Amino acid sequence: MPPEPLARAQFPDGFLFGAATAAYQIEGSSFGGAGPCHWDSFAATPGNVVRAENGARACDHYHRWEADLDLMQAANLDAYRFSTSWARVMPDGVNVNPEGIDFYDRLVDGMLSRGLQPFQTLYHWDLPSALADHGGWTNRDTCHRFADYAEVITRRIGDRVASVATINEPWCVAWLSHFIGAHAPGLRDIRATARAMHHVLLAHGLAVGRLRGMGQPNLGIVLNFDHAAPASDAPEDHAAAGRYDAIFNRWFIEGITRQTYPEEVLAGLGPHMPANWQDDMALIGQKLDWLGVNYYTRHLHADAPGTPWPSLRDVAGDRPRTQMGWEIYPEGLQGFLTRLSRNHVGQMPIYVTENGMANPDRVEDGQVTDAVREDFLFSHLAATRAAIAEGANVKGFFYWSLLDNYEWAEGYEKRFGLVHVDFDTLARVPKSSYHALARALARNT
Ligand code: IFM
Repeated sequence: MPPEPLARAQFPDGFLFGAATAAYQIEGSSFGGAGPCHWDSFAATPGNVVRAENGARACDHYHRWEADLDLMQAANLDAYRFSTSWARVMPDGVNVNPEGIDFYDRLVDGMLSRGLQPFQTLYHWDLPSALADHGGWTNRDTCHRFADYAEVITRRIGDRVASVATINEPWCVAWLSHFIGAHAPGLRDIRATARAMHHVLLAHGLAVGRLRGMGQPNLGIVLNFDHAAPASDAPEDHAAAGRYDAIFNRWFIEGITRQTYPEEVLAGLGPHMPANWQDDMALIGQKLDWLGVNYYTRHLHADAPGTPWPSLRDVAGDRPRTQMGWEIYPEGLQGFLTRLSRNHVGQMPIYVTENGMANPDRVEDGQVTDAVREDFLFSHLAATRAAIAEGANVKGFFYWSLLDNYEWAEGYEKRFGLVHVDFDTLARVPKSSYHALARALARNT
């Protein structure tokens, strides 16, 4: 028998289907009075980003946003996860750019008029350079500036957004950017990492406190999770996978839901943590309304004896890979949704806020056929259904991303979109995955 085609009706009533993007990746940061952010200087430094590409023009969503919203409406989507750019709203991190907030005001109205629920993210990595100059996420003061920004933008659009997430992927903000050095500001320093790992959550807590005080409903955070498996049966490799799991998958959620950090991570970061960090944990652990889960892949880990903490070595797995080189492993999504619901959030709503794959898609005869993405998407939606059947209260799923866009250190080479973007002409061509999803969402039986 052919597999049952995916249909909206297979998900609980009110389940939301959406697409996700982020400001710096699509808008064009050179338009509309946005200030410089740390990604501009990171990209301008040789060796950091493929072809030194940046987000100055990106997909020119700043001027083409109406057509982009039309694409989501035509795909029968219910919601749009977007981010507001700190550097656009407050170019120097402090003073407001009226043109910037006007843009988001129009954008939110545009979503509502098309029946798309606005899911806002406050920070998707565009830290104003003026704040980076003072140490960015290594400086506690940045957390207070973030709460000010959260208040300013919420005063303008908070009456119309369906939900607000504080931070997108704190692991990337802190670990990937300060320990591995692959994202802005490109540091490789354990002391800076410890501070960023804590301050990014403190910023979250301060913003939640500020927005709650204003009566803003439906506050959450978006964490990313990466399935950590041992490379072999050796106990040392099991312990290595455990260390990686604690850094990537436990630090942030345990900080928020248990007001503690995992011992396995404090074993390395402890000596470098900011003074009296324990005093911030109650603020960090304020109750949320929902949790966002971003999930892409798994990694296999081996012990690396003789190397400094965390003494890890990646080992290649045997699953098919995406254009990013990431293994396709939908079981991992089911695993995290059930684990988070059982161990951390109970029946608090969970949204899959990002899931998707990069593929070297090409336009041929005016069309893009990306059957591999259709399989990826439908297998991850099946994993989501399986988690719901196991009791996880998953309320929605956002595909990453609506458009091919600026994939950070990979520049424009890696294509994640449901819609192909020609980065010379900026023409948009919906891919076969876009059409397959639109058909599935129209199918109600
Ligand atoms: O493009 C990114 C996004 O900005 C954050 N989550 C992962 C995506 C794919 O790498």
